[in-house]
Amino acid sequence: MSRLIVVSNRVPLPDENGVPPAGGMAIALKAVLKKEHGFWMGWSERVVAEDAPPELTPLQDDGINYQLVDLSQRDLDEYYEGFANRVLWPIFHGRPDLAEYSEARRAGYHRVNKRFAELLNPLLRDDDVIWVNDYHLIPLAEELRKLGCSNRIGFFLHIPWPPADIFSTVPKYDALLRGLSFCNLVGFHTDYDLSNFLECLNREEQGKRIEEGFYAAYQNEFRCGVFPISIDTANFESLAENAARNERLQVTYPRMVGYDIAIGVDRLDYSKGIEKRIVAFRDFLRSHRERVDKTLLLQITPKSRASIPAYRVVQKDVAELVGRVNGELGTVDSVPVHYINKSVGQSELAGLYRKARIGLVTPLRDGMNLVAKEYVASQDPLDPGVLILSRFSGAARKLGAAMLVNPYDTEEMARTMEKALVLPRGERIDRWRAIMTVLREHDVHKWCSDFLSSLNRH
Ligand code: ADQ
Repeated sequence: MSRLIVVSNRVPLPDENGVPPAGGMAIALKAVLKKEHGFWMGWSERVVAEDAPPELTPLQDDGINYQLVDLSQRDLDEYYEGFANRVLWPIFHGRPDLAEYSEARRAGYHRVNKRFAELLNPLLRDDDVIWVNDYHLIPLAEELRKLGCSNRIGFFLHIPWPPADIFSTVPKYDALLRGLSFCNLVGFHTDYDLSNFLECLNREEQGKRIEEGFYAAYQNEFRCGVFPISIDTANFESLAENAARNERLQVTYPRMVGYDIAIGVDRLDYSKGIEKRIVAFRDFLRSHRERVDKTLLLQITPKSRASIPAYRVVQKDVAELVGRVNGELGTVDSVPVHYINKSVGQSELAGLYRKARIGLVTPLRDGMNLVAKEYVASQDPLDPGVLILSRFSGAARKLGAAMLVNPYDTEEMARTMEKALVLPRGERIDRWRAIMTVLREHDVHKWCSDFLSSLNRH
């Protein structure tokens, strides 16, 4: 029987408190792995000496087999934090001005990919199917092929693929395009990402469409496709329905009773548009003074990648902005922006989404954005809140029934907040139903099975 081998930088093992990660992708892939008896390979989160011999540590958890790779501090600095998060992440999100390229980082990125390949290859059986996830591991397929691996390899990119002019600001970008051409299937969230990728191939005069969905480049032939990721919709609906029993929510929510809540939930990342969102909320309150003391923005934002300078800047800027807005518009007994740098459990999160009249999902650029989908799936069907969604998120492509905004236009966002709060219940229900039809048809399990059946197709 063929096995599924999933490879990603991080693996979905429980945290130090034994809490398993909540992400839908982990849930869906774990379900498939349990059925197909494969394993999940990724970083062990252990940092070892540079001269430690490379090896894999097997581990079993919750019926899933893992194969874990240790990395040295230098590996992390160059591969993970360096090339992946300081070069690829900003450029793929349209911010080449924030990229901090160095040749050492690029070399470290390729070195770690080569090591992943060398450790994985001896474990492979002939009919194993390999699913590589995300921008950390773009060269992995090519490294595996160099070692003689002829297994099916699929690659899925969780972040946007940028337009060709922006992509070509990555020094030696050609190696990334060539690397992907060694896959059997390359998947993206949206047709826009796919067309950007194909344009990049064409610019190199490498790309040629052979037939629908099939391309040739760098002497390789491979399939490309669009697979919009989603959430475990049914699970989120039931979490939200039952959230009233959540103990944390029973403590936190009573303090917000009587307020119209707008909720934002994002990692603290410059791509998420948090500052512009807070400015828009401030402007909305400034022009609707009657709403001060009655409306609050609950912004739940765990810190992320804090050792990277661009992230420290956004942390500082957001914290200062929140202080200024609360200073200006707060009163002795009310604070307009509740800003929290912590993670929240999934059941409490679903309950908070359900209590919020507005879901504010306004990234400047986002591959998909699962928060948008979680917010809608958590609503009370008889009295749902309204999703305000950035046009520049992958999610906007299928969720046209949300109130779509330009996240750079803070005045438009402020006006949309007021519109959302006065939207008649009938229209809120219509919009909610339209989005739920999409989310029920396209949940994360469908994402997973669509990708795998395309990968297994000849
Ligand atoms: P992210 O950039 O992390 O993912 P997103 O899709 O919104 O963005 O997923 C974040 C997840 O973390 C959501 O499930 C959310 O509930 C959870 N989360 C965020 N803040 C939290 C908090 N404070 N407490 C608890 N949970 C929190 C990348 C890409 C996205 C793409 C996904 C999946 O950047 O565009 O949608 O991968 O492909």
